[in-house]
Amino acid sequence: MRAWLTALLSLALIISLTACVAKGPGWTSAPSASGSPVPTTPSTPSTPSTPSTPAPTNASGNGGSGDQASSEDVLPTLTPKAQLQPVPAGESNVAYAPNVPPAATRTEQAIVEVHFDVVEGAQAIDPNGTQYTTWGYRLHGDDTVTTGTPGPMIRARVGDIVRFTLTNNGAMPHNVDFHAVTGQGGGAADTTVAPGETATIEARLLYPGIFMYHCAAGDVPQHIVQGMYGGILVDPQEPLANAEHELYMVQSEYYTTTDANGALITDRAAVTNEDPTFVVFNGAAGSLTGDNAPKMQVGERMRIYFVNAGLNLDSNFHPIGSHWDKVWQEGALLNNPLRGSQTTLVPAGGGTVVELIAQVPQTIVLVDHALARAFDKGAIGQIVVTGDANPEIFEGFPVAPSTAEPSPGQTEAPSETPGEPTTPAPSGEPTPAASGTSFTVDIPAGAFTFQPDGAADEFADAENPADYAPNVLMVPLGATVTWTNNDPGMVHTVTAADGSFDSGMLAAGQSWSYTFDQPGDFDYTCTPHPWMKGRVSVMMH
Ligand SMILES: [Cu+2]
Repeated sequence: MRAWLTALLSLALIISLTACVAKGPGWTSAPSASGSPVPTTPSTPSTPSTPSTPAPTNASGNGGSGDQASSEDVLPTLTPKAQLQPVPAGESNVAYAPNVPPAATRTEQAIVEVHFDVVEGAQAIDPNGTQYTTWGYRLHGDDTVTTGTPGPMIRARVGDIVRFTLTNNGAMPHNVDFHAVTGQGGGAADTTVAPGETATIEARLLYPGIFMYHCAAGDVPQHIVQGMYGGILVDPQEPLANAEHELYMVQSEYYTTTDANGALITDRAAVTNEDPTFVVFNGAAGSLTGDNAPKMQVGERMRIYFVNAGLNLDSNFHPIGSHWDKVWQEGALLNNPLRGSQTTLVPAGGGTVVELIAQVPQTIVLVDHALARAFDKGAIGQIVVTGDANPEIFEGFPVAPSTAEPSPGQTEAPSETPGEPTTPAPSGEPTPAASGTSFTVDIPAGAFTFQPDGAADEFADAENPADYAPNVLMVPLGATVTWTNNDPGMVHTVTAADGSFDSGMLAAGQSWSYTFDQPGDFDYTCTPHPWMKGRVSVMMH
């Protein structure tokens, strides 16, 4: 019934893990427990020194395996570094957004090796393919990735050592500050690498949770708004219960202006003034809508590991049409989750872990509920839920017709119904077929008839003569609209005023479809007959 959705079900979006740990060169023996520094080198890391074998300690500094950590102490008892082994074969610790590496099945602490490259390159940051140069991180040597925003998600367990290596393929110095790391600058000082250099740190993961990482080199605000951020998940000793789906989301901001050639460049003053042009999930408007929307079935649970990279804005993270069944506030997994939240606040430089349950078929819309960021700047995602309806939880009914007489010249306002969206019925026109998220617009006989610009009935459905009918179509986000040219012998187009879509020439009898992945009002016209005008209003729900 929702053709455009079912066509997408073949996409494995959520847990299709494609990456495995990138092993750094030259690491064949366990490094010193005393943590001898690993110097920055232009090629490969130095050979670690001979291991020693101290007794286990806990992270509070209480030495000795016999010591009992106090009840106030939430830190894990640490297995000495020299006794740690690499993660077992088959364990994956990294994945590209929106994927999440599977949870480790081991109970022992281990050494998790991760190797990133810095990569600078142009990427599309909206569905129109608008190009913007970002700086970011990719898995070492993955030449198929030319940009790295957001950086890959890292997954390890509390008590693990992350042995992290950074190679700089960029054009200026970069580094990584891990919010999960206890040590100078979260590792930033010791991972700072000039172009061509490689550096390694080893850091113990002391607290479970979802943590941001980011570049802290040079003009730090610019390195972050340019795209240098990602998330590291540290699982607790007692793993969270299984969820059918896990999703990695990063919210962030782009601050742009255009240069003399029309290309997007960074507006550094706007960064200072905290006035972003784009607010996006996973590096681009549209990264989690339409064809890219995650799918789930009624009865399933989804857990979202969410990082708010900022730079400047707090996020007001809300699932339209659902609830956060669980929220681990600030992503702090040592704590019990809050239950039944509507909107959770995620500070810049912070994270959250949330879960929702698919109760009824619908498209859940994920937003920053400071909604100008969603409607105007791109902070929208979708989760498409399919399965059986449940009237015990939700049921919609047809809208009763208005009893009021419309005043002369009044535009018939499209109405929003609970449940299934409807197409507003134009007076004097047959009601176009609408099913689910599919809508139709007729280009009737005589649509080409000239009308002066600015006619009072231009966007009225009683427009005479009619050009596009219905003239104003209100649809939910993700809807597919099909225009059919029924004007005998005439060629028409459906051409967006903002250039976002264009049918090309439609001969009589031809149809053309477009799926609306962004909310807003989309005015369109016919190129050969520019007095023909229509509008699609795309709502979030
Ligand atoms: Cu940087």
